[in-house]
Amino acid sequence: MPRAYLGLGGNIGDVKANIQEALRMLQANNAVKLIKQSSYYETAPVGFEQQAWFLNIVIEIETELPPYELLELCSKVEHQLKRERLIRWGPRTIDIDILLYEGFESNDPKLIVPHPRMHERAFVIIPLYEIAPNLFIKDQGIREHAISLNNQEIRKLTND
Ligand code: X6L
Ligand code: MG
Ligand code: MG
Repeated sequence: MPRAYLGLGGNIGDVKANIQEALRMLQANNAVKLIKQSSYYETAPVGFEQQAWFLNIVIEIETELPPYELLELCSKVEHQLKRERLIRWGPRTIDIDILLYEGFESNDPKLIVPHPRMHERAFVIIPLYEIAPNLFIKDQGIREHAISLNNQEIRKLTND
């Protein structure tokens, strides 16, 4: 079964509860199996900075869904969790992005995979490095990407 990596994040409402609900809804599809889940990370907003910090995680899944059906599922979950698009790059209850999908590359503006900016964003690379430390992105080890993003504010959430 193909593996895929998804990035989840949000900064409106009880974000941890929203992410947990999104995980539950993704797994409610029998063609999706959760393999790994990163820690939760509090991350400074990127792109549009006048908004609250985000909570972000990355997951690894195994899925029988072809890429566009997986995209459809992610959009459906975003919709069910009341995702609204008011400000470009602005606050949201939940965002679910397909970062990587094994054996698949696409430049379709509706589904660009691998995610074209993921290597520039600590909120993607740091959690991804936690669960997939041997990945290569743009011909560079993910560890090297993680090191070069050490200027971006990100804090692993602890339970204490
Ligand atoms: C120049 C211009 C530099 C635009 C960067 C970066 C735009 C990221 C959009 C950019 C630029 C984005 C999250 C976020 C967003 C998130 C955190 C985006 C889309 N999503 N910040 N900003 N976590 N921490 O999930 O990623 S908006
Ligand atoms: Mg995103
Ligand atoms: Mg998105």
